[in-house]
Amino acid sequence: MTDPSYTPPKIWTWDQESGGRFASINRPVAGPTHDKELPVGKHPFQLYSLGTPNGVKVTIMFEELVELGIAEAEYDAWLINIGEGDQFGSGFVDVNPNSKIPALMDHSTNPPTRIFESASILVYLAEKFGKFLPEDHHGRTEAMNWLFWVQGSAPFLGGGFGHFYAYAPEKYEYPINRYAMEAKRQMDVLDRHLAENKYLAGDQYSIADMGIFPWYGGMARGVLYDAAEFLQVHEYENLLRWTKQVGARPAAKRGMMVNRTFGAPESQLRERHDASDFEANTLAKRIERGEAEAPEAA
Ligand SMILES: N[C@@H](CCC(=O)N[C@@H](CS)C(=O)NCC(=O)O)C(=O)O
Repeated sequence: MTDPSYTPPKIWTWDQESGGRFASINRPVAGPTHDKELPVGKHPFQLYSLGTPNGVKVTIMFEELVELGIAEAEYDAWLINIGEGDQFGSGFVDVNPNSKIPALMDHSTNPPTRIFESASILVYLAEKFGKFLPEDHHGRTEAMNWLFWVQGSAPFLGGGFGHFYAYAPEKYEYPINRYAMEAKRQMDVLDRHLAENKYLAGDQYSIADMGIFPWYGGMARGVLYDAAEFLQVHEYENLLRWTKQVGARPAAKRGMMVNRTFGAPESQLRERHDASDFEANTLAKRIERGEAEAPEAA
């Protein structure tokens, strides 16, 4: 398949056989592929998501709000299996016309409010509850700077580096070089900033940290794309210090478990409907009770 001197044809056509990990779900058109209503649970907030870095941004925020004792921030988190095409169901597309997790409905408003794009969800929740976004204009702007930064930067890390290093059907030198360079540059941006600042927006932990931690904290912890050695992530000492600090927060630990479909069964809470689920309904507990099957060993 490798063709280093590919000449694009006059008109691009959809090659369904192009291969790679996500080939079966990628399409050149938008819109639903099938009719399917979304489930609605008992809480005002209904989250439709998956435990990928973009999903985890939002579950960390919800768990931080719940940790503060804000009962109105209780939520149901439903699993959207993007490998099976759940994001193309008609109900999901009504909540997010872009067919990507995370997507949120707030049923406490009249009419209910749909919120899509992870950063938009973080801002919505921060504004609704007056938490995790500095109140002064200067601090708020700095938090927004970093939140917009991650929305613009992470696609080069995930869709660029991660795709070509871990998911593409073959290893191609040109894109791996190009995106390894960019991934390292981005980690250096964070490392330099965190040398001078406790958190991204300064002294205060904010939605900027929640947006950046699942991606760049994941790189620092070596859990994304198995690339810690390749990209020598130990060099970014300030990024590592911040990653440990954020990762030690109880809400971050819980948020990383929600809608997770990989890793140890005790780390997976595939759906979250109540705060007690972290104890009672992990995959490990459900396997113990005979309600779920143990995942096949990788
Ligand atoms: N910019 C979006 C990106 C969301 C996104 O890329 N979600 C991925 C999973 S991490 C997805 O749902 N992919 C399914 C698909 O592309 O069909 C956000 O921040 O919410």
